[in-house]
Amino acid sequence: MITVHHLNASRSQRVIWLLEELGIPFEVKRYERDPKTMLAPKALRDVHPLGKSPVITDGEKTIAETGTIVEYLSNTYGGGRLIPAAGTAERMRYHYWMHYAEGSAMPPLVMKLVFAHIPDSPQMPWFIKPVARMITKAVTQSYIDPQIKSHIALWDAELQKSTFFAGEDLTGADIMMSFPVEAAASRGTLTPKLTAYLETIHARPAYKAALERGGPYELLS
Ligand SMILES: N[C@@H](CCC(=O)N[C@@H](CS)C(=O)NCC(=O)O)C(=O)O
Repeated sequence: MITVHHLNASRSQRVIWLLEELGIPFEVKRYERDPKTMLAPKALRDVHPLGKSPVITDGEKTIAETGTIVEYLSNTYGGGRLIPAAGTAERMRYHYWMHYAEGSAMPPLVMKLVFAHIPDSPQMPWFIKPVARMITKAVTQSYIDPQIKSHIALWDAELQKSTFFAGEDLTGADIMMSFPVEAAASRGTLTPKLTAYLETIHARPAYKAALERGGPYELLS
């Protein structure tokens, strides 16, 4: 039996969605973020040394990192589903977006979240807070926001070509890209094309089933 070690409101929602799309039986073990720090509980470090979510266990195997998990589950149990045929242009797009999602899209989105909360840090002396606010605002406006804007433009351009990130069919690349697109939506505004894309994936029965299994999915902003 596959176990998804699921942290609330986190990237592991993607893994539950993938399993629902593939129709693979699995169980969910829940972990709750610390309400103050929003970090994962120590119990997740007992599963994997980094204590991050998602991580899955499948028999003796423990597998972390969303992209690895998506590739492992699709390759092992997917029977070719959610992976474009080898040698096609769609297959190259699939690989690109699969790796790009965590490697390039998420860093500026995480930076935006972290910088937004620096001035509110309880450890920060009150007299430093206005300076911290000025610095974080300047970095966000001059560096982070323009980065995010160019990523969003790239996603939009790709979805002008086809319904999904790697062609006309949903693939593992969409499972991966769903999180940056959701995160960008929660930290700013999307283009009409990207909003429609989110609506398309939200309407999928497997996505709805995954929300029921995973529980509330409010991304941090
Ligand atoms: N690149 C990793 C990122 C994992 C990650 O940072 N997960 C977040 C949840 S969205 C987490 O566990 N945060 C809680 C913590 O850092 O304590 C992946 O895709 O698996």
